[in-house]
Amino acid sequence: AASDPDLVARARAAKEALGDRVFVLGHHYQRDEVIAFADVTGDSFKLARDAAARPEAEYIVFCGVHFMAESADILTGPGQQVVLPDLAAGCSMADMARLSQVEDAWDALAAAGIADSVVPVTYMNSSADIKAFCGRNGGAVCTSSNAKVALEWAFAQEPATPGEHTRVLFLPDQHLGRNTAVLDLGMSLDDCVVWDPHRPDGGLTAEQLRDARIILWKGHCSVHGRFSADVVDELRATVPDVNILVHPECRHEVVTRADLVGSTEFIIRTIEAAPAGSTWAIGTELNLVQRLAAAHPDKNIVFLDRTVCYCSTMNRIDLPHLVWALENLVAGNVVNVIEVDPDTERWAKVALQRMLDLPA
Ligand code: CIZ
Ligand code: SF4
Repeated sequence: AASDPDLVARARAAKEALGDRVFVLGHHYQRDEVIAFADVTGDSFKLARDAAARPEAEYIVFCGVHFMAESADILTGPGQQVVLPDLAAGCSMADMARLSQVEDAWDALAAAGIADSVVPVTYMNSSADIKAFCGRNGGAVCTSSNAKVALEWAFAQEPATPGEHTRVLFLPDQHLGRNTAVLDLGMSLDDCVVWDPHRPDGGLTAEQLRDARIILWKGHCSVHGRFSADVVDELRATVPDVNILVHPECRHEVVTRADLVGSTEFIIRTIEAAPAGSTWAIGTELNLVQRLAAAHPDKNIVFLDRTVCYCSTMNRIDLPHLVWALENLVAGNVVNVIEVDPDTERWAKVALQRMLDLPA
């Protein structure tokens, strides 16, 4: 649908009035009407680095979800404020791992006698306090692009107790953790156990915890978790020469059936490099798939699901919210500021720095 021309004019005028004082970041899963006003687009990690590379911008307007705005605040300077146009734009996956739940799990690992041989690794899609927990406990952050090297690094850490094997607690996306452990590190499904924060002791015995190599937090993405093996099989049977391209947040049985798996940046690069006339079924958020289809009319691009599924929280950021945030900035009201407290920021930075120090 075309955007309201009045709102488009107001967004344009507000951005012009603010000039270099504002920098607008647009995540790949945002609506077209919002992407139209983004100074840069990217995945969560690229956007946080892009924000850090703009010290002259007083205001970073983050069109994405809450954990991404937190990461941008952590990586930007003290003179910069990060604005999230709708504070209700959260992430259901990030919400599946609360700090108190993770601390309870850590206590259970200590009770099983193995806390000092567990390295916590959290996916970027987690709250700042979970990143800080990993920083405090010798762990790191990873993204979907570097999950393999991050896990290799974690498993290479010496356990504090001689004779123990190193284990990883992977937060909060069980699918990224399992897909990386099995498909990139060659582990077996039996090496993975799932910690369910809604069951006593995570639903695991001390023996299961001790035997595991990787303890996967029971979290998932409500968007990528919907893609099914059945639809992949159906497309293979009905669409000649289809290439299946999916994000590693998809379930294991979907990823093992795909031709290619990778981050949003990988998906975009793959489609850009694909030959004209090739056919692709893509398993990631629908706004991005639709934009790729529109940008590549010479390629056949379809969505890997029978239903329409946007990320509902990403979609909360719409043109009215963006205009509201920008016009308030013009009027001198800095609304919806995302500010991580200094202690959380310090330790989250430690975990982020361990990721940045990983071999490329
Ligand atoms: O699923 C998401 O939210 C992704 C892929 C985020 C990101 O940018 O890494
Ligand atoms: Fe969270 Fe999934 Fe939405 Fe990404 S697509 S913001 S992981 S719910």
